[in-house]
Amino acid sequence: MVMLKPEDILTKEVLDWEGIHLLHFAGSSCSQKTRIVLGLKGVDWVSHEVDLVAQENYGDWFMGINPRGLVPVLVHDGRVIIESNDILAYLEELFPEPALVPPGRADEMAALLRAEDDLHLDLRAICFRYFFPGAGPRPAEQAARYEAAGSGTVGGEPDPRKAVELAFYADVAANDGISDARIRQAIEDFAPAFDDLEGRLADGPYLLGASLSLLDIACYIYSYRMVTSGYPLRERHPRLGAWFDGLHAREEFRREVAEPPPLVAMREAMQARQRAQGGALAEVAGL
Ligand SMILES: N[C@@H](CCC(=O)N[C@@H](CS)C(=O)NCC(=O)O)C(=O)O
Repeated sequence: MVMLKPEDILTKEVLDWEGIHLLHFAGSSCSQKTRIVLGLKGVDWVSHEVDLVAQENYGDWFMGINPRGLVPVLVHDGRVIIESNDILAYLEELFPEPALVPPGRADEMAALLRAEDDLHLDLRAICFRYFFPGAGPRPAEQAARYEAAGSGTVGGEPDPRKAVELAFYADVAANDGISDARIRQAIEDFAPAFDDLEGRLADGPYLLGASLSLLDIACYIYSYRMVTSGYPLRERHPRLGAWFDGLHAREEFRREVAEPPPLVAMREAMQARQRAQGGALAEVAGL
């Protein structure tokens, strides 16, 4: 569980916050899964929007809360928890109803969510090319600002995660965007995960059997991003496609991924241009 120590936190005001606070962004996949869980559990929480498009996450205030510069962040009575899957586990313990981890399966859930997190940069690469219109290389001074801001420690130790984030954006800059090879790599990385999920649905309506769990919520968000980016989920994994459509029909899920119509229109125009040039996701990945 990544709970920050007071010395990791430079924005000291959060140590005095009472109740449940979520620092998040509407269009962030990790924020969306956290909000779905808060909603399903009926938790009262205070919202702090961190605008990723305006790069508020790289400002001193937010970097002083999460030295990784990433959303979401949960603050509960002055305790600061980062990493969305750790936030989900924390919420599960604090608000056990409705249960979203089947009895006796907490370790298995933790391992499955770690595997989900391992795919996050693959998902981000796909989204930068096919989901977010206009995502691309960032100015060099932004990386420098990110490198310099915040305490640089997590749990009191120098944090290696910042280098991973810097490497992701250095790669985007070096390729002037997301290369075909990076897309193929991402789809290759996703393949065994999708096969595993498809297999799980042979045993019940949800990924861990009879009832909805944190794994369904996390994988719903990934699936939404993949389907919207042009991945043929329903054709390649029919059970997963039907499972996704079932969750997407539920208001508690759908409202968290809803996007402003102008953004949807921009993405559709971008994808139409990509298709016309033979650069759609399915074509690039050879699906
Ligand atoms: N492993 C982290 C990943 C968090 C993450 O990458 N968050 C994205 C939004 S989904 C973000 O804050 N990106 C900001 C950026 O790349 O500048 C978690 O699960 O919380």
